[in-house]
Amino acid sequence: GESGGSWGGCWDLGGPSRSSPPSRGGLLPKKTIVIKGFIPLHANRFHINLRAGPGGDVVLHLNPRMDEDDAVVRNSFLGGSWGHEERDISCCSPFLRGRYFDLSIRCGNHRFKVFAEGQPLFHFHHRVPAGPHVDVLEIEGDVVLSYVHF
Ligand code: 9QG
Repeated sequence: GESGGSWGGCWDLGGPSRSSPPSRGGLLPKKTIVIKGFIPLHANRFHINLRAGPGGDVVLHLNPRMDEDDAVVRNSFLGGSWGHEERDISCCSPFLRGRYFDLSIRCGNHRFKVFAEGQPLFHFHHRVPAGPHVDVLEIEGDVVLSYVHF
């Protein structure tokens, strides 16, 4: 899927929770999601969720907080509860007010490997197995998307 110049959105990664053929297989290992966008000057925070079905568990919640010292918070929301937050990143946040970012999320066998501007940003070890059942990409909050590809 691809889109241009919008605020957030929700995409069907084509796994088993959806009926519309052809199946794109959901979040298969080795799959990479690319998200490019702009952080408005007044932005506070936004998030990217990878979900197991509409309204289902969030296996990865990626939450840049420009209103909290530019923290880049990662977590899961499993069975109705937030888990333990991970906040360390390799360097500085690529999600700054007034700036463009170029993010890629690669699903490995054991972890997500997340890159910004082509440089490693963080890893997020799978708390539950990732796979075809993870088939919803949600992006919500203070961000203007310019490109989403998976
Ligand atoms: O604040 O932290 C991530 O650990 C919570 C936030 C929550 C997440 C969570 O309120 O916000 O970022 O769905 C939500 O409520 C999201 C947007 C301890």
